[in-house]
Amino acid sequence: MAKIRSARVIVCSPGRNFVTLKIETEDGLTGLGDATLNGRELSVASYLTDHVIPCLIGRDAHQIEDIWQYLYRGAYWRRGPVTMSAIAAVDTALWDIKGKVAGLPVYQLLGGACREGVMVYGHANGATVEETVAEAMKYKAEGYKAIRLQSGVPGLASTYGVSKDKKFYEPADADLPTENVWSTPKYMRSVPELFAKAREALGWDVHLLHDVHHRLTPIEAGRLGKDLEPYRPFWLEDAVAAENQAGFRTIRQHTTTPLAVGEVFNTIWDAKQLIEEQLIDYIRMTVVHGGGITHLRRVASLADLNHVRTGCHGATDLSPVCMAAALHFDISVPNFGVQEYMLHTKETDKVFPHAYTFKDGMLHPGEAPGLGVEIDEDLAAKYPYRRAYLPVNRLEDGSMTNW
Ligand code: KDG
Ligand code: MG
Repeated sequence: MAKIRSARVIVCSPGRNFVTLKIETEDGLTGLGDATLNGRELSVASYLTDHVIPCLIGRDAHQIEDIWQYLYRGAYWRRGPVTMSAIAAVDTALWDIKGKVAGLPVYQLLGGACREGVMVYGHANGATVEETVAEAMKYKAEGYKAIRLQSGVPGLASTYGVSKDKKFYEPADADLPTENVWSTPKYMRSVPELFAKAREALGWDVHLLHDVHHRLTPIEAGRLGKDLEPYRPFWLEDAVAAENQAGFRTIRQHTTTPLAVGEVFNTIWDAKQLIEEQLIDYIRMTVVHGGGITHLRRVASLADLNHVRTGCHGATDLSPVCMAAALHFDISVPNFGVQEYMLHTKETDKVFPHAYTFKDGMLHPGEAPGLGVEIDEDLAAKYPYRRAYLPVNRLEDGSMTNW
């Protein structure tokens, strides 16, 4: 028995906002969970403080599954990103505590390592195709085996994935949403050129990825997938907003380009049809928005039965606590595919000292007991919360569309 004595939420902003749950047992052991939901951070903080923490005090921290069920089934109002990020934070912190009690890194509790390291993809981006390809060459020189390509689109002032500061992309860039303008025809013309030039410069021994960020219809996505086939992309991500899972049947009928989806999903139900009908190749859910390590393992098991591999979301709005948890999951899950990796700022790395390391295009979670990540609370207090929104997107005629 490891009785939970207290739990509290720490909100800080070392370059961007993070919400962290810290659970403490009566023996003085602590566990951390990431609860960050970009642009809606305080809602999760309140959900935890007002509704979840009071129910945790006095429970046995070892009963991870029972606590997960209690918070999910017991809430009556199930699912949704706020609820599931809060449950994920509790679940992650409890795995951290269990690892510390056992004196083992969490991946050992999940069945041990299935591979030597976790292949990650870096983010090459630029205002033009030439600039993006030059950035991709740098990632290749640093040893990356997989690189995502996002380039500015001629005729559009801005687009998703293209950053002013190449390494630290933070789309939540203003205290009210920035308005972007989108044109599908302009975009559809520019991506095949980007991939053609990238293959010319980088060759065929590196995986190339691309994120559409929910902007196409199924038939448009089928066309883009087909146009990219000659360049053998590793995946085309979030080609279509996926509330309508059956929509992916149309994409599948038209292209053999592998499809990835799911960074905004929060339970297995969001992905059930996509996985069971084998409409996708990679499931993008990660620990913080996917109900924690416990729920993500359930998703991965369903995926494994259906030839779907994992490809956890890993943008900078997922804190080092989530990254550490994802790496323990990645290294131990049989149907791992790839892990997204976007560098955090130096300030963030200092607030969250961690055991995971990068070498030869792979991350390793390290051997520290638990997750191998801590929070320097004094330093965190020096970076108070700042309101920040993700952008919104309009078509050229002013209609709202997906960002
Ligand atoms: O908060 C939103 C970001 O995490 C998202 O825009 C990043 O799409 C993304 C990705 O693939 O990293
Ligand atoms: Mg994405």
